[in-house]
Amino acid sequence: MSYPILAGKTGIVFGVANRRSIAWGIAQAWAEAGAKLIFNYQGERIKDNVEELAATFGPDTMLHPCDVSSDAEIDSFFDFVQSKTSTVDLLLHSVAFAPKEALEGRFIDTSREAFRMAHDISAYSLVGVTRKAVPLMPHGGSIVTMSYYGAEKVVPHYNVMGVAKAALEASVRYLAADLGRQKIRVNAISAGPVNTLAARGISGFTKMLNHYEKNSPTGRNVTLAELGAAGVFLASDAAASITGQTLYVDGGYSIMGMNHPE
Ligand code: NAD
Ligand code: 0WE
Repeated sequence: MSYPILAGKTGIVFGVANRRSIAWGIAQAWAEAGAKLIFNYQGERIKDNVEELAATFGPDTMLHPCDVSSDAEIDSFFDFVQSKTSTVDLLLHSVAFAPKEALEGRFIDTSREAFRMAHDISAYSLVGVTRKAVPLMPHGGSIVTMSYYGAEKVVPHYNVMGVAKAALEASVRYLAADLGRQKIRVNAISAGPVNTLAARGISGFTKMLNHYEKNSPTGRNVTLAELGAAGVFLASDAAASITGQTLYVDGGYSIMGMNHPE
């Protein structure tokens, strides 16, 4: 058998809630490629879920709570990481949140507080966790975050999340510029819609999946395994000269200039 592409690497995974999470798809692919992983979980409510999933990689798979809206929890998470390993090679950031009401009406009605929360949790948190990860990456590393097409084009009801994803993608570029000489790369994967917990809170999501199926060059929706494979690529030395980018893993949906009529 050939040497697994991420053998000997240690990765941090932010954003597993359950087995449908994009973070879980990428974590499985990273583990399959030989990486050892450390997971966060957002709060006690989902601890058991994440514990059970993490345990599929062995009973001693590490996890620790971290709500990314708290600097104190980010600090305590990285204290935990440092107590378990001297270096880290990979970091996945797969976290987003906006108050539900902000994803329903018109963008113009976004409250100051909803705007603040969406940007804090969905964009600033990448900067916060990256700053803490860098000292643990003395030999370089790869940081991957998750974005969506609503960052660059108006997608009905995506609203303030689209603005926060634009900030996230710009943060990827600025972080990549800061960290390139330290051999740390930072990229985003812009995924087509996936039926996750975060997506199921959205009214009309099934319609959106059908729309993508009909209008994507591939004629189908993206799978967790395909997002995992893209995550492995960006994490690996095959992507050594790729940094600051947004890689579309959306069946080609975003290249189309016109939708299927009706
Ligand atoms: P998910 O609900 O499985 O994952 C979202 C995660 O964010 C959860 O694990 C949740 O615990 C975490 N989170 C939210 N607020 C947090 C906080 N304050 N502190 C720590 N963690 C917090 O849903 P998902 O669809 O897998 O979302 C993961 C990422 O993928 C998000 O960035 C999302 O924007 C992005 N994305 C999703 C889709 C889609 O269609 N599902 C498409 C493109 C991009
Ligand atoms: O990034 C996302 C969704 C992120 C998300 C989801 C929720 C639902 C529950 C952020 N915050 C919340 N808050 C909640 O209370 N996606 C890319 C999936 C998504 O969400 C949409 C989409 C797509 C695609 C919302 C409207 C339109 C399209």
